[in-house]
Amino acid sequence: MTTPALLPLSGRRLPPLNLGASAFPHHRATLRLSEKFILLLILSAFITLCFGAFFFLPDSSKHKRFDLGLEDVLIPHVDTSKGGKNLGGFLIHGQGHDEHRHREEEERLRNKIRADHEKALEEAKEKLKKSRDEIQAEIQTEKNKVVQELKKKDSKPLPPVPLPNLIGINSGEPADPDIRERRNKIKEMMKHAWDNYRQYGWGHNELKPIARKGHSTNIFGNSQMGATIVDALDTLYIMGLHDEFREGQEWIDKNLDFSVNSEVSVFEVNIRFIGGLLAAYYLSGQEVFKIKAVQLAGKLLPAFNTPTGIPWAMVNLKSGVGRNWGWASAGSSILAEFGTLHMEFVHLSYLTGDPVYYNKVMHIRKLLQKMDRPNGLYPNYLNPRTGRWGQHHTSVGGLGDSFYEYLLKAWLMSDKTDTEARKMYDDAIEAIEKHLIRKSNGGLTFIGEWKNGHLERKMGHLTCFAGGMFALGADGSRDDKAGHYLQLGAEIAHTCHESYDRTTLKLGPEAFKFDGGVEAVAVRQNEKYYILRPEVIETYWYMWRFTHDPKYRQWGWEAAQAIDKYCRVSGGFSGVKDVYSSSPTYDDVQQSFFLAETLKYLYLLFSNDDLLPLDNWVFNTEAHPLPVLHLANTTLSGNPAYR
Ligand code: DMJ
Repeated sequence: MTTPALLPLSGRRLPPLNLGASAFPHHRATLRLSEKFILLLILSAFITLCFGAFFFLPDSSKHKRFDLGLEDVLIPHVDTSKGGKNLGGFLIHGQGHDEHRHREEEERLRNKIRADHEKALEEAKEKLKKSRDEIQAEIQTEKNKVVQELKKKDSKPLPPVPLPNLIGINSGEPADPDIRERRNKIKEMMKHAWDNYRQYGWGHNELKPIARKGHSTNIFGNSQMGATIVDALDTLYIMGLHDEFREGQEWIDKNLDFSVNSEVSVFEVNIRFIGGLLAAYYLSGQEVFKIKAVQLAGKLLPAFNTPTGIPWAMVNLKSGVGRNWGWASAGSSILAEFGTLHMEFVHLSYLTGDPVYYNKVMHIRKLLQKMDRPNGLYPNYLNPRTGRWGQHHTSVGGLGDSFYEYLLKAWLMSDKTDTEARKMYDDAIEAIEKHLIRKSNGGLTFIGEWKNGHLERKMGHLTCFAGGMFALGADGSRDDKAGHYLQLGAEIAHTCHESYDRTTLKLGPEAFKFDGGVEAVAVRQNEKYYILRPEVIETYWYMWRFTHDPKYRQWGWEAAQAIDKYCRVSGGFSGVKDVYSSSPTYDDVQQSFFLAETLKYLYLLFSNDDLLPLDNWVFNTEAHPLPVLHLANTTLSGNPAYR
């Protein structure tokens, strides 16, 4: 059955709509948006019509699954043998009274469908009477409503949290004019790095300062998540670059979206993005950073869905599917990756009141505690399916480094109440000292790597962070060996300084040897590069804070000058491929950690100690400061105000 009044609504019968040139001669442009809207209306009316027509047709036997809630009385496909009665294709169960009730129900439905048609028709006619501007305004209002709804859904209000004491988040201005000048120079370098990224790489993860365009690596998948913006925020803040900070905040507010089909590194996203956002939140108090950090953390959680709860190295932010790096031993996860989530995840539980994050990282810790450790050392590889170690390689550099750092910092961040973490740190450091730390023939203390049953006498630039870690952990060390660990920190700082000083550019190589007559020098060509890494300067800064020995400021200044001389180009800062060559070539990457870490540690080195004092702040492994959670403020299972 058809309704004549509805016929003109079929798209075929109506002349094509062009409300542009013909309906509004003074507006020549075609109204593509309005047309689409009207066509949609027409289409919906047409669908409603078809929907209704179905019920007016005598035989609907094909539409068994059309659920109108009448399935218990209307059963298509007649089976009269069971005493039922075939009525227009429906089997009506029961007699007389039931039949009557059923007819009434049908009638009621038909009336409703008819009324809905008429209403839709009226609305469509009304729309057609409206001017182009009115229609556009309505479309815009509808769009805004949808956007607002989505925003509301995404930014669930988070519970109120008693903020820890935020001491020393600005100033630190040194009285000494020479030191002030050096500090200003570092700030100028930051400006140069930021401005060029702003101009040529904005929104991309990193910058190619020579090609002057965006850059990214596989740790961020194929996403454009503005890694440099997020990583740089807190450095901008403490340097007083507030306009730049606001630009970054605005970009994050409007553009940072984690619903992307992209496979990212859980570790890198945690230390750079979650760490960066949390630090920016604590420093500035701007809620947007906290909300984004929590949204992102939710996207990382599926990575923990493994048989053991040890997370995958990578996760697809959209699908939640995780996997490990193809190069890792026997499908293993990496110690420095799954072991470097604790600080950020404890803060997430604190800020949200949701213990899920805390539980995930504590589960990792418990599992590690139960495992046998060869020589008391933690191997770098752990299989998340079997819960067994992969190859027995141990390193305080790449693949192992920040796991040890986070044990110590978990204890510091908990206001020294997390004694379990401190014990694990002390045990690990004792084993490291016994099996990995040696003195070279020339008297340089170095940290080697345990590989295939023997000690490789090679140290990475990454390992140089350990000098600062030993100094930071000196206070509170087992058997009160504070002096010993401070001394160990100083020796590592000295060795790493030598690795810089023995090059042509006065910049450190990626890895250096203590073997075959070689001391603190890179041997292989592919270990001679410097990619703007922070670890050596990081150790200078910690050593400066704990000793105030002016040599650390001097060494830091040497490194800053070398970076400015050899890595600075007009489009930003670039890594160099060979620190032993007097005419180095560039790698054309301005790493996001250069702004997050290298320049921040340099700035702090030339600031007073009251800027981010270490009694109140703990720096994550990407140099993002997070406040100590003093006992009075919190419990480890989250913000008590919320529970
Ligand atoms: C940074 O992303 C972090 O410091 C990480 O822990 C290891 N190394 C890079 C910079 O070298």
